[in-house]
Amino acid sequence: MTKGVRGTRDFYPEDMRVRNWLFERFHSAALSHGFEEYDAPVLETEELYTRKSGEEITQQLYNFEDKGGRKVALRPEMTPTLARMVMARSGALALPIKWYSIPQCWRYERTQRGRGREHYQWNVDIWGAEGVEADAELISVLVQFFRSVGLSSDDLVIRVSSRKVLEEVLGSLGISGEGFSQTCIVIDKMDKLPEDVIEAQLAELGLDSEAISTIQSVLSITDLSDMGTALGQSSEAVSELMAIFSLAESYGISDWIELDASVVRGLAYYTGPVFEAHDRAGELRAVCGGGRYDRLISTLGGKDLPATGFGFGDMVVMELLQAKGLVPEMPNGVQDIVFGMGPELREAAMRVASSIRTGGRSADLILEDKRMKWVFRHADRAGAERLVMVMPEEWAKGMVKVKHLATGEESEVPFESL
Ligand code: 4JH
Repeated sequence: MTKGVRGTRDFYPEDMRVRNWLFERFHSAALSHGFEEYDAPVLETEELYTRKSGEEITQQLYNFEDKGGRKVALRPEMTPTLARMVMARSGALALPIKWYSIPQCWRYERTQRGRGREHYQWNVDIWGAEGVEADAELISVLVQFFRSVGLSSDDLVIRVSSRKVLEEVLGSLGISGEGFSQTCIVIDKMDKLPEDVIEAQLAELGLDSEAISTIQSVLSITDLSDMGTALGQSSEAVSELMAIFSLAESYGISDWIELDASVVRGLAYYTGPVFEAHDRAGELRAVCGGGRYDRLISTLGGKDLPATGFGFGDMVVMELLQAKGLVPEMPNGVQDIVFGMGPELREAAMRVASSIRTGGRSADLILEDKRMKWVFRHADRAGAERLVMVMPEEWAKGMVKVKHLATGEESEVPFESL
């Protein structure tokens, strides 16, 4: 009975400290840009995710029937939930809205074992702003986060493109609508699956080998002027991307972003700019990804609103931070340890601890008889600032002994003054 559900993680206090450290930086980066936090249940109706584009995320749905026979799913991503929430208040929201959340998201993989089935995914979204200014603002949030954990543009790159690049290319080949999103899903898998598998899947969507090589040559573009040559100067994709790179200049984040037409993202609903962050060494999976999804609401039966956002999982970034030695030591963090010398002083120690806590400091009271050696080791492990010792002679005068653990300096002080 000590095993949890397959693919899930327990967070012991030392893990929780690291998680909170990470999440605090997610919160700060979003709040510093004026985003507001929201949340929703992890359980959703299954129909929120019934899209038919062959996306991995919907193929791996963690779904089941509840006791009332309702088809439900643990959310695999937050965007449909956010869309549902926006739809439910449509008309009542003062647009644009800038919202963020750190939901736990779930997947159920049948094939490979031992891979995680849950993660936390920081989601940052803007609804109701149609210009690339919103997309650039999101990239600024990302960069702010990376800087706040000590990562630089030497460590990471944010690769940017637009779905409109492929939309323009595929449109000229007679593929649009559902066929377009399905093609994007296949192209997203290009560097993960063998070439013949990809070609077979693209052929099924109506692309011949000539079309495939046209796509491949466009996807290899990493230079804006080459893209202008390939797509023509009137290309919306090109002007959109030029605008993003120019805004990044104003934000002072140009060193973080690069054009990479091979970025298309594996979700069906993206319509415009898309981006993902990768470690420069190229050793890890994408750290995060996002993009514009202006037509998601109509697929859920509502009236469309412009929207853009990104999702950022907790696992890959922690691998990167650990590899770079950027995760700080994090002790418990309690400020004071209070110890009554002997059972007769237990109640006195409680009085002292209460007085400290009322005064606004945190205090860990030693609850049982322990040797002095144990108390010192405990205080050291906890990373406490002071050890407050309640001792018979001193207590008789209303005094306690305080040891400052950083300096080793000791003094006797009236207990109310702590
Ligand atoms: C995904 C979705 C839900 C849970 C996990 C991973 Br773990 C795909 N990014």
